Amino acid sequence: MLRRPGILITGASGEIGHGLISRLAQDRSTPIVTLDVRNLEPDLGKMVHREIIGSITDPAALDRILAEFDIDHVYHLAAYLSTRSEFTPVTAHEVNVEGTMNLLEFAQKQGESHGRPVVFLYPSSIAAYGLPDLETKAKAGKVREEEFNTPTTMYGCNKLYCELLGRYYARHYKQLSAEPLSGKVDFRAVRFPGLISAVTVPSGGTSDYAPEMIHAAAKGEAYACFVRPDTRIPFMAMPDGVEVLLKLAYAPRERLSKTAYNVGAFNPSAEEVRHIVLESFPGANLTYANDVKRQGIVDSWPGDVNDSAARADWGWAPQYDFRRAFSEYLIPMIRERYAK
Ligand code: AKB
Repeated sequence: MLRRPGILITGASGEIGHGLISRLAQDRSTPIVTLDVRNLEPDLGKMVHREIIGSITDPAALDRILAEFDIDHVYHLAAYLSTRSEFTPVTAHEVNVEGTMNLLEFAQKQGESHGRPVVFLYPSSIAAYGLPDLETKAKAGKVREEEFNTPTTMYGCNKLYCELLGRYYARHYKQLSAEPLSGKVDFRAVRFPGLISAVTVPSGGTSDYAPEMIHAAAKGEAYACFVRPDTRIPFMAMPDGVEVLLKLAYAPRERLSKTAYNVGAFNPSAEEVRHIVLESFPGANLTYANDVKRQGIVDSWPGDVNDSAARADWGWAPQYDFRRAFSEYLIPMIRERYAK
């Protein structure tokens, strides 16, 4: 029996999955296979060729996909985010590291069986950085990929390690075997900033305060932001996040000088986010109630990133700056969403 061609998306029901499936489905020629522990929303489910309910921690689920599909692109989106991972570090390691390892093995086997490298897109995170204190963070400015690779969270450690695992599969896999086996996995990672979607509300992350503020204001609910007003980290509007994955997926291999790329868009302080939300929802009840521990996590992330390698190697340029993200994407779509 011939296997059917397809692309695989793990964690497809999550925030990035929503946007990615809608974009990929515009090109009906590529069948989409999804793997997630949760069902896709019915509208999304209609856009995919096969929806598999299962976990990335179950190699048998991946073997079934291997037997049936000829996969040449993997978008491995499934992960436990930073806040959630701190409460259950062992499970986070199981999902974020062992799950990724299963997917890398899956991609290796696919590449060996169909003979082409499998392009493996891996969303890493600004959580892969760990700046020691606020003074260093202020002085560091736009952090480069090689700097401050000392994450303080389980999630950040998992992401950084999986970047290295991906590099290992791509370049050095079973380097002592008689036959060359590496090069079957074409691993490409991006260190995403906090992503803000108009369609979904995040859960389990520590950059969640910005999207939570916007969604609460639109729903007319009070919201107490858990970080200080002066807290600054990079953010990105979800359509740009999806664009990042697609641009990197289709960039010529020989142009790629890094395993993991920074990608920037805008980096407002929490107070600047509150302010721009209040411009659209003037009566919104947005206050602050500092959570010192979650604050500590956000303070260890860079205030900005140097994404010059992504710009030079594969033409990265965000479509949405801070103002445009709100005026043309977030506010109109979120208003419409909650008006229904
Ligand atoms: C989180 O807050 O854990 C994520 C991230 C920055 O990767 N949104």
